[in-house]
Amino acid sequence: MKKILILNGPNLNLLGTREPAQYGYTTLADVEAFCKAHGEKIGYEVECLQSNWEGALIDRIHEAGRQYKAGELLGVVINPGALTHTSISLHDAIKGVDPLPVIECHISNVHAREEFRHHSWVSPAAAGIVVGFGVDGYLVAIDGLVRKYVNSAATKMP
Ligand code: CA2
Repeated sequence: MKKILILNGPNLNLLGTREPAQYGYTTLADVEAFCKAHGEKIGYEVECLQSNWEGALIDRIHEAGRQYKAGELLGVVINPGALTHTSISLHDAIKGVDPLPVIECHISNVHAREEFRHHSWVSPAAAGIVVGFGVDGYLVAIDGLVRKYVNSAATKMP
C-alpha cells in the first residue's frame, strides 16, 4: 500500500492543550488517528511525525524524496508551525526533493492573523496550500493530494 506522510513542526505537540480559541480542542494524537483512519478508507497508509527540531523535519523530507522515487510514497502534508515564516532551510529541502508533492497545511487562517504570519517560505515550494479549515484541513490536504496526483478531475474531462 502506498504511503502518505504527515509532518508537524514545532509546538504542534501542544495541540488541544493550549490556545483552544486559535487551534481548537483536538489533540495531535486525535489528528494523527483520524488521518490514519481516513488514509485507510481511501487506500493509503498514513505515517505521521511531529518534531520540534527543524533538522529532523528536513531529514525526513530527504527520506521522503527517496521513498517517492522508489514509488512507495504519494506525497507529504506538512504543517511546519512557525518554521513556515522563518525557514529557508525547509524551503530548500522541499525544492531539493522536487517533484515530490508537498502540501502545506495550516490549522488557522494565517492571513487573518499577525503580519509576521502572512509570509511563508514553504508556499513557493509547495504543490498546494490549505489554510484556515481547522484540523479538518489535514483531511482536505490528503484529499487534495490524491485528487491532484491520482484522481485528477482534468484527466477525466472529455
Ligand atoms: O495555523 C497553523 O497551523 C500554524 O502553522 C500553527 C503554528 C503557527 O506558528 C503558524 O503561524 C500557524 C503554531 C503551532 C503551535 O501550535 C500550538 C498549538 C496549541 C498550543 C500552542 C501552540
